Amino acid sequence: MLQKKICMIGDFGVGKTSLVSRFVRETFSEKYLTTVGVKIDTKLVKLVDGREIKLILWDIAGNNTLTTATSSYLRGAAGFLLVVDGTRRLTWESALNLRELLVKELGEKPFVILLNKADLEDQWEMDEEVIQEKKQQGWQLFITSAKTGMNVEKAFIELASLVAQ
Ligand code: G3D
Ligand code: MG
Repeated sequence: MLQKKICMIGDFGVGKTSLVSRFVRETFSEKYLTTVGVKIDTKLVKLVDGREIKLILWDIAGNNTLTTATSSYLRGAAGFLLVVDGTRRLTWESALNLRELLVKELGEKPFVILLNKADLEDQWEMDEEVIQEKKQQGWQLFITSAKTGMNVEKAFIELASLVAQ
């Protein structure tokens, strides 16, 4: 069976742990304990071509700098989910910086960007132009909510199909 390591990347509080829980268990809890170290979940995904892939999801405690310890967590990753809190514009800037660090660390690897917390519409800080610009560059961006489940499965499955190639 095809197995791929996927790392959750993004600032503290953007929703990495909540997204994994939503995807793996299809639930959302209003309360999560802060992730300490690494949590690993696995999920079997069926691709459109009928193949199955096991995603090994590494949930790394969020920092905007990758420490040496974090590099060892990244080792062997086939791809990553870059999570942004759509209600905090700064988490977008740091996601862009993190991606550059990851490219240095891992080389070019498949990734998708999740603009999370879409349910908090009145606090949304993402410009449509910025999103469209990145989409035109070929980036895969999904507007998600770990709370409602919007686009969560879609985003993980898109990454699964990218890393399965
Ligand atoms: P992290 O793992 O990236 O650090 P968490 O982020 O998954 O721990 O989420 C941080 C906080 O954001 C949590 O709230 C969580 O419930 C909330 N959250 C995550 N995703 C969403 C979402 O899509 N919508 C809304 N409304 N909230 C979300 P607390 O209050 O526990 O800190
Ligand atoms: Mg977490």
